[in-house]
This record gives sequence, C-alpha cells and structure tokens, in this order.
Amino acid sequence: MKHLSITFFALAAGVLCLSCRQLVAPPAPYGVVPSADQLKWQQLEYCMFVHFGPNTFTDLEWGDGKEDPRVFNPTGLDCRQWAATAKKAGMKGIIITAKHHDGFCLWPSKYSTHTVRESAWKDGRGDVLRELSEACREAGLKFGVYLSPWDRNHPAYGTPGYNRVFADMLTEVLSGYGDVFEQWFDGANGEGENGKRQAYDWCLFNRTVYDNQPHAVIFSDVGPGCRWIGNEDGRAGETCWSRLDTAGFEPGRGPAVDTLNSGNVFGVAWAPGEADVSIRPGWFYSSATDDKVKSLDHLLDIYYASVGRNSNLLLNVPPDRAGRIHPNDSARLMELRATLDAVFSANLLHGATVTASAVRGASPTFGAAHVLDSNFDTYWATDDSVTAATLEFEFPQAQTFNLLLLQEYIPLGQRVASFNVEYWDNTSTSWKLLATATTIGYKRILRVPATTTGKLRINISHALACPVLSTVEAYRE
Ligand code: FUL
Repeated sequence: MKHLSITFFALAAGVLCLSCRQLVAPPAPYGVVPSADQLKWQQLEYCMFVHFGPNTFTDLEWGDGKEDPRVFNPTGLDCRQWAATAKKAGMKGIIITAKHHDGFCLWPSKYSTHTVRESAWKDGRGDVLRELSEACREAGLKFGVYLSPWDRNHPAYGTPGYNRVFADMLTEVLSGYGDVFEQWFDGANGEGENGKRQAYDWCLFNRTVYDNQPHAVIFSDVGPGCRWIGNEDGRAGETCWSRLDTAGFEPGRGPAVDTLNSGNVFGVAWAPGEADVSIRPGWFYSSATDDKVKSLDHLLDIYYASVGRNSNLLLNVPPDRAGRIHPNDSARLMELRATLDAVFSANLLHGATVTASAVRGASPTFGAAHVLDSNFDTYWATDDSVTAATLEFEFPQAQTFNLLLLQEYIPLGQRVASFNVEYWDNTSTSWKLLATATTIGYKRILRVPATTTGKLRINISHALACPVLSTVEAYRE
C-alpha cells in the first residue's frame, strides 16, 4: 500500500511537471531554417581564402591555360605557415583555389595534363592539396576547395564530355584529402578553345559533392549551402536575409547583385551570405601590391559589414612566389585580430539587468535574461501573437559603448525585420533614438556613436513571427 501511494504521487508529480512544461511550447520554426551543417558553417564566421597557382608566377589574375606548367615552382612552399597564420588570425578554415580558370590543378589530377605533376615544383612529385589539408588538420582548421568549372586549358571544355571530366576532378579532390567543409563554385563560364561555352551540369556537380562530402556546404551564386553576397568588396547588405529565392537561377546566372546582397525576405531556400574579398587589390599575389595591403580600418569596416551583417567573411590572403604568406599581409591580419580581441573581450552588458515587455507564456524558459547568458542555445521569445516588443537593459553603472551585437536564434528561422535602439538621456530625462536597423539574423553588429548611459532599450518594431533573440552585447571600440 505504502509502495503504491509513493508510485501514485511520483506519477502524479511527473504528469504535473510534464504538463507545466508543455504549457509553454517553444516557438515553431518560421519559414525555411538552416540545416545542422549550415548552422555549424555560419558559426565559423571568418575563414581564409587562398588564391595560388601559375598566376602567382606570371602576375596575372586570369591565366589563359596556355602558360607553361613549369612556371609553377614555389621555392619554399610552407602550408603550415599558412595554417599557423590563419589560426593566429582567428580564422576557422582555409579554402584554396584547387583549380582556377587556367585549368591548372594543384593536385596531380588524372584528368588533366596541366597540373603540379607537369610543373617544375618538386620535380613534379608535389601535391599542394595534400600539404594544405594535412596542415589544416594539424592546426585544427577546416579545409575547403575552390574549383572553377571554367577551364581555359582542358581540350574537352565546351563539349558535353567536359561535365564528366569536371565531376571526376571533383571526386579526386573530395575523396582524397579528408573532410572538406566548403565547396566553392565559381559560376564563370567563358569561351573554350573551340569557341564554345559549356552547358554546366550543376545537378551532377552538386551530387558529386554530396556523394563524397555529405556535410560540405556548397557555395555559389545561389547556394545550395551558402550564397555569394553580390560583390567582391566583402560587404553584405544593411538588410541581409539568409533566405533566397533560387528557382530558375544557377551559378553564374544568379539573381541581381542587390538581391544577393540583401537576400529575399520570404525566400524559400536557406542560403546565407558569404562575403569574399581580397586583402590586396588582386586575388593572386604580386610584388606590385606588397604596399597595397588593405589598411586596418578598411579591414575593420569589412568585418563589420560582413560578420556584422549576418554573413561569413572569406578573406583572401594570397601566398607569394616562395609559397609563403607575405609578412605585410600577416602583420595586418594580426593587427585586425588584436583589435577585435581587444574590442570584444569586455561585454559592457555583463552584469546588467534586463526586462522584456513580453515573455512567452511568462515562462523563465523564454525569459529576457537569456540574451545575457552567453549561451547561443537559450533565448528570449514572446508569444506567437506578439511581433513587436521591447528589451530594456539597466547597467550596474553608466557605461560608454559604440557597438551593439545582437543574435537571433536562427535554428528557428530569421524573423526580425526592423528594430531600433534607444538610450536613456539623463539630462533631458527621456529616451533618445540611437539607431534604427532592419535585419539581425545569426549576428548583427551595429556601430553607433559613442554613448554614455545607464539604460538602453531595444525595440523590435516588426518581426515576421514572434522574436527569438539569443544574444545582446555592448562593446566599446
Ligand atoms: C571570380 C574569379 O574570376 C576571380 O578570379 C576570383 O577567383 C574570384 C574569387 O571569383 O569569379
């Protein structure tokens, strides 16, 4: 009997607990959401692009495929130096031009006669992909590959047979060097030797990627993993949706560049932006640009306009003819890292209190405090019917900040369409507008005039579905 009543009470308590929790269900996802691989990719934020090949030795941006392969001869190739530089710069992966438009393969491909095997480097026995993939693994960096379908060397280019050649090359690269986190597809399509343009078989190419690397994120004008941001300046739109309408488009024939820059508010595909840009004026190394490495301020602008606008930053750092990253580039990368570390080391909202105008089901599970808990996976949310709401922060003592960082919990979709920030002005004893903005997404960093205040307010003025915010932070640059 005693046993029975204990069991009964335990059961009853269990049911009660369960029903309490069920009372406040989390918001349903809004629209299309990222896959697990896309979410992991987004969290990388910042990676290195490496343009390297015959152009490095000919001072060209686009080789015509007729260059003597023996020009490729780095005197001291050191992929570990690239990896160490990327790592110290705070980058999370390296994507290399395994094959650029000249068709030269940085690995000894069976399907080409224009490769490292035909070069003077290591008497034709070298393999850049082998060295870089190993260096990345050792350094704990992701390894990714760029392959240009446009091939100005291959005799089959411009014939249907070339699609098979390209797929076979992809298979070699994607099956021979361990995990590949991102496949970068350039949509360039030029005339071949025989005067023909290639009708690319993108279904075959994408399938080949997934067959060999099921977790890879495929970059192109239209994804399917992530999308080109529409310029090569490293700048996403002030409004930047991760959703995109891709039907009827393909790599090289994508939506208008301003659409790529901002995404589509109601787009049906999740195709987050990737902003690619070179640290120098060109994509390939040239001694003529040794003194034209972008300034720290320029790189900071790029960082805030890419990572700070819901996009990943892919910063190209081209190795020189020795096969090493030039000291001018690496010095600038370290300055950028040191600056970002200094700025983002002290969250001024640490220790602040926060209240929300509305909390989902009045439940602590969705309480405002979650935007301050440094945990991406917990969030503040409102009831489904509430699509405009306010978060009010009170600092323990007045603080001066000029950067605000916000994150939506994107596993539930991107929701916020407009918001503004106000601060409490003691002199006029009123709220003053500090900034208005549109989208947030995975990460939004607002640069605002330096403001000293004890109170701050974020007004979500319009969300497509109840707002779901995981982070709010304030910093001083
Ligand atoms: C472009 C290419 O034509 C450039 O040479 C460079 O590789 C850039 C990243 O993509 O489409």
